[in-house]
Amino acid sequence: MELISIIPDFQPRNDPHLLRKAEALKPVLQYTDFPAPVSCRVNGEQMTPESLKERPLRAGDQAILDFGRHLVGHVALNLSTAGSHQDAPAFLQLDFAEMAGELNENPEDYHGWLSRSWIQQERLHLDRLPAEVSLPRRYAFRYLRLTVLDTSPKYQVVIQGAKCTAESAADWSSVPEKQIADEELKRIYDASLRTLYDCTQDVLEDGPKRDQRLWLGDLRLEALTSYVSFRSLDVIKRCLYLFAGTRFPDGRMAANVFTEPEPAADDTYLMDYALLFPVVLQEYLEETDDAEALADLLEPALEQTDWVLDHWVDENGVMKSDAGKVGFIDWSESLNRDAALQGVLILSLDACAALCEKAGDGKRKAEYEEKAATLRQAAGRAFWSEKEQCFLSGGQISMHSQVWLTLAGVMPEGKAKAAFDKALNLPGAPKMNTPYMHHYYVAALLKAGLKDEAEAHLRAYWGSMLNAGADTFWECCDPDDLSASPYGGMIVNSYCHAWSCTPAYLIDKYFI
Ligand code: RAM
Repeated sequence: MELISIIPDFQPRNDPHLLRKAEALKPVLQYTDFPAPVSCRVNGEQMTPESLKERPLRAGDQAILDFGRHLVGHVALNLSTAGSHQDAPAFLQLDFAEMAGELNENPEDYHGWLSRSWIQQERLHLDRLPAEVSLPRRYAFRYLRLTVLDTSPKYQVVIQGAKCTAESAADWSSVPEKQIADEELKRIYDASLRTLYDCTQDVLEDGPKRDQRLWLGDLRLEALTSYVSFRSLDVIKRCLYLFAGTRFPDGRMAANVFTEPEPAADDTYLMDYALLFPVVLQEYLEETDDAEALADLLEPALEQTDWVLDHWVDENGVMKSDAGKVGFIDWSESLNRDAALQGVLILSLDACAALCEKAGDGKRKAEYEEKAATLRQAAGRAFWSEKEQCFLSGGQISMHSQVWLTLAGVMPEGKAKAAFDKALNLPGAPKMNTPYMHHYYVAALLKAGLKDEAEAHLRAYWGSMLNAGADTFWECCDPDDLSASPYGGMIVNSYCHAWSCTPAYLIDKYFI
């Protein structure tokens, strides 16, 4: 499933008033220095950071520096020479990796549909050493491989040290003390907060390696987790104002927003992401009671849900059958998305009703409630199969349909467990491919009262990433195939990805 939308001459419709407020909420980043490496290898041989200084590197030599944890920030290398005078530039290649395994991939072999420019690599010519060399970009990484492409017969390169100045808008001192006696849950909790910390930048990014961008679906899960941890309320509010402040000309919200050089809606629309805006706003207001945000963002929020009702729901209250082409739900080629999208729409209607109530608009509150009730009944009629005892979408059984219609309150009483088991074990059924979908699966298990199953799944799924050496949680994870990628190569996968940070939220809310 490729997600590439290019609308010729697309001009976002900007609201300067909302964008000014978004700008005023821009966070001040906190910088922390991490001297490195914590450990290193030269040509495969393990060394201490001290002995690295005694190990001159010749053409062809490779040093892998391990910074000990995932970091997002700027890197400086302290380099000198050994041997005779430096009579030619030092020619170096630097490869950054979030997971050690990425370094085994050859970038030349990547022919997927995302730009290979995301692969974090630099080539440098250094005319004069010793020098402190500041690298040009912000990197997301734990490992840095330095390959000496050439020196000259007269001299070698020596790594005296390296440093990363890490950056984030999140503040560890805001995180409440949590006693988590269970060691496995504690490790999962810690890794999910590290994930959120590294994604909390100028906006809540999806992934600091890639796309470094504000996506609506990711924002919802980051915000939920932030409420129980860093409480980056201004950044969350800024993100809400950005989505409302730059939109499609017809008022729809883009699935993601660029922030540089100026805020600009991307010309990509994803129905389920837009439908989540009222949900994110409603959850933000639950936390803050922010009257300004309610006044500014109520109408943009309601418009998202109204637009879908007007364009994608048939006269029987059912999602039209080709809705999937503008929906995301999960990275999956074979998934029929209609039933899941109906679930998201129902939750969006519930959020609209709650927002209208907050705004004191009883008339519209009642209208949204009535719509939601109609769509729930319609969903039961259109998607529930008595024969199969689960939901079908376009004739297909998937976990995605069971999950979203459970979250929407459509699953018949007492039927969830059997329906989930059926979808999970059916050969050929679409798999859940992302932590985004797995989060909603855990949420649906909880909603259906299956708390033990929810906890077991959280431990197994997120635990599988830790067992594979993760410091932070990933964009996609198939425990049966850790090299799986929706993009045609794991080298562009993001291994610190916003939408997988929710275990801290789930653990905080349900398991401790
Ligand atoms: C990817 C991003 C993001 C996600 C979208 C749909 O490019 O990683 O997290 O929201 O796709």
